[in-house]
Amino acid sequence: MISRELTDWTLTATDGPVPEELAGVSVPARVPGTSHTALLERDLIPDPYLGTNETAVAWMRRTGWRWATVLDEPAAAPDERVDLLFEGIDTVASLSLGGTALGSTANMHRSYRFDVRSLVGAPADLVVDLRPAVVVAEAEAERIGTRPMAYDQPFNMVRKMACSFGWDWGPDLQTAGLWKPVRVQRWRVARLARVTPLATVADDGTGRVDVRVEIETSGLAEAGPLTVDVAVGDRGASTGVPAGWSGGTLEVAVDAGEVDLWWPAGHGDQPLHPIEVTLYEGDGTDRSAPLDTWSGRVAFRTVEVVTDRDEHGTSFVFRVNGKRVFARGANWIPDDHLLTRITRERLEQRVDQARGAHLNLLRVWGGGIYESDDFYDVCDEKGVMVWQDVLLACAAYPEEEPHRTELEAELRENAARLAPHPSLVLWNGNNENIWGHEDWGWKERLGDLTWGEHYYYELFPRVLAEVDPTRPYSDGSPYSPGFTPQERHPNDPDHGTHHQWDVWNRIDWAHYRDDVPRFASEFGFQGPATWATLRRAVLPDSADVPEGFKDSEVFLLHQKAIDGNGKLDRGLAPHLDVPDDFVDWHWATQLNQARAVRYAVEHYRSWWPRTAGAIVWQLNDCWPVTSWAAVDGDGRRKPLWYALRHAFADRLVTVQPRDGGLAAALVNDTDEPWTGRVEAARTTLGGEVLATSRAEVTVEPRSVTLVPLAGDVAAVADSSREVLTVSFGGERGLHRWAESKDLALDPAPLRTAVTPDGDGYRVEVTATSLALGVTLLPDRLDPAAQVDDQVVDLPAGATAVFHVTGTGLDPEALTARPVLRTENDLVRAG
Ligand code: BMA
Repeated sequence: MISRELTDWTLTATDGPVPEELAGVSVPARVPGTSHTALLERDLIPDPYLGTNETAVAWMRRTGWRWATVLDEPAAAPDERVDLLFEGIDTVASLSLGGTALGSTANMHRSYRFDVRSLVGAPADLVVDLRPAVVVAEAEAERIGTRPMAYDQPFNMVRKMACSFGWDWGPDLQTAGLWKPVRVQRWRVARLARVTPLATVADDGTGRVDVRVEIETSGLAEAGPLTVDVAVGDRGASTGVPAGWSGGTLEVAVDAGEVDLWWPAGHGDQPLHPIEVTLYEGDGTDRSAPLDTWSGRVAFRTVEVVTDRDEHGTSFVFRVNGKRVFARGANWIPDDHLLTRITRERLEQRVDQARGAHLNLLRVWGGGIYESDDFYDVCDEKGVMVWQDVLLACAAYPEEEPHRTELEAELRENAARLAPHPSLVLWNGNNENIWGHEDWGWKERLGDLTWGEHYYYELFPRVLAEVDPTRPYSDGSPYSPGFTPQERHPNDPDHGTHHQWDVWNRIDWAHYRDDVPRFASEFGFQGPATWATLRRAVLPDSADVPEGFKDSEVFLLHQKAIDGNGKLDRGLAPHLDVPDDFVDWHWATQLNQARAVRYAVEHYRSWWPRTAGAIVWQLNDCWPVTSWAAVDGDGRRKPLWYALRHAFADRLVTVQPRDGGLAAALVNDTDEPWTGRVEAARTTLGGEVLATSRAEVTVEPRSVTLVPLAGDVAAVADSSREVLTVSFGGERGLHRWAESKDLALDPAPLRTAVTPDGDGYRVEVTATSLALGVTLLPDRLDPAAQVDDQVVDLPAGATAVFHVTGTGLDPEALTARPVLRTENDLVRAG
């Protein structure tokens, strides 16, 4: 096969709103690309991520676009096929070549192939006309009946990334374009239409790769025999293909002794084996000129989700290679709303950040995309498990045609594409649609209209059982396994997966402890982006932040949640007074985000194995915005990221309420026992010891030991002036009996020393009195500066050493407001 990428195109607005200077203008445009990236690259639109530019480019949503190039291909030989392969079209398109219609498309989540052999031989215009997806979706809603959804525009009526139309963390841009490569492919006789390797490990430890191969024959030559070779590492299989064969399975077996298992990070290594599939003409005597090849990687591991009934309800536990694994996870959204800008390098950086926060799972959420092969490759290499939603989120979806056929086609294609990846551990039917149908007033509004249940309970499990039977499937997130939504509420914390959104929307984060969910697949709290990101995207150029900035048009355009700032303030108020000053408010709300989520994670982990996973909403952002993300839209880590790193550490000491009293929960998520002495001390904030207790403890591998803290050590005398510190094996947990705003915290509890050190500075910080949330924000001095830790709580007398990378930073500025911050400096002097 000869394959050539078509990268040079032109873009022209064809109808709908167009500013005068663009009307009739054809702009050179790179593919992969979209309307937005093409115009942005030529400075023809302002950067929609900056200031209020999102509004300035809103016209683009209802514009029709033409992508065009000249296809200059030699004529096809009599037995030669010439195909055009569009790997991804965003979204509603009609295509033509030299004036002849090729077909139309309406699904960005699948690829399209057109046989153009009869149309090549002379230069011809290849034209892709894109209609605005929202206009098509509105017409479709009109045609088949509008369905409930979480946002204003009918994203449920067209197979375009749901968050294209805006989300509570995302802009509403609605790109249109060729978002994946376009290729001309010339081939003879036959090609590999689809290769799906399914690696399994049997109970006796032997491994097997079933390589499913689908072949398309050209239909132009006399059908003769073919040969398919498969090589997995240095093992192989070969099969002769009789004429007329369109597909089958080749098996490669691996002896038990040679199966090296793939493990999630923290549980073992990630051995990956190259796999190559080659198609030859004839009976295999001549292997010099393959017709087609396919290559990838596979690995050996098993994965199940254990959904057993027990005394607490119904479990939801990942079991990898027979071993139960606590999922330390984060939800993943597309890393850039302008998808074609997401590079492998950027994905690698983001997955490294996930690993850096001690995560072992990412959930690819249903309002985004099936991610690129790069994403799953990186996760394979780094041992990050991937939970993949089918792309349906927060809406009732029509089951009428063509929707049903489109969904089935996209799932078949993507399930086969992702099947080689050991990181993929779960297919999940949708995000919140079963819950929404049950709870959000959809039933009444739907009447007799379809809403998607056929997909979740019938179509998806059937297609997946056929295409990839090696992965577990869950109906939706949240759901209660084994029950109908009528029997058990889909979001019942005692059964299966649970989304905790009452915190954030309605109630204080202290209420995270009200439930012990079996698996927390969404929970989270908002906080603003880092200062340097705000500075680049939303803050005015002046050094000072203008009065009322928080309520300004630009700041609110980058805060998409309903009453987002109100929820931030109400979420802060029980813990700290809400600052008027924007600089303090920014720090306080970032800190509160970190506190809230850390509180939840420590609670969930303390309940292992009853709670078997915590997937925080959300790891990343797709542009600069106030959101639930731990890493902001410019890739900078927010205080939440550091809080996750503390809360998800392999070994954790946390003080939790149990049986009416307090207990130290010692969480050991490693394969080694954790032995030592638990030392608890009740002290004044200044460090005077009031009571102590000790106990010798061994925490078994992958388990939690609860050490009751009783008697004097837990008997607080003055809740505003005392703190409980628990140390074990080098880790520390703090408990206070009062909210920060009611603690008599010293407003200036730190002694600091800065010394130059390697590529930056060593900042040593010693607490003279209890210092909470000690954080350096070096991006205040230099947008490139970074620090290795944040949100550190220090009892009186304790020292922390921070490493700041960066050059030319003023040492004095490094240890002063607004760079060095604490929770103390948000509390009025006690
Ligand atoms: C859940 C998610 C997203 C949303 C998040 C925050 O519903 O599934 O739809 O962004 O909450 O509101």
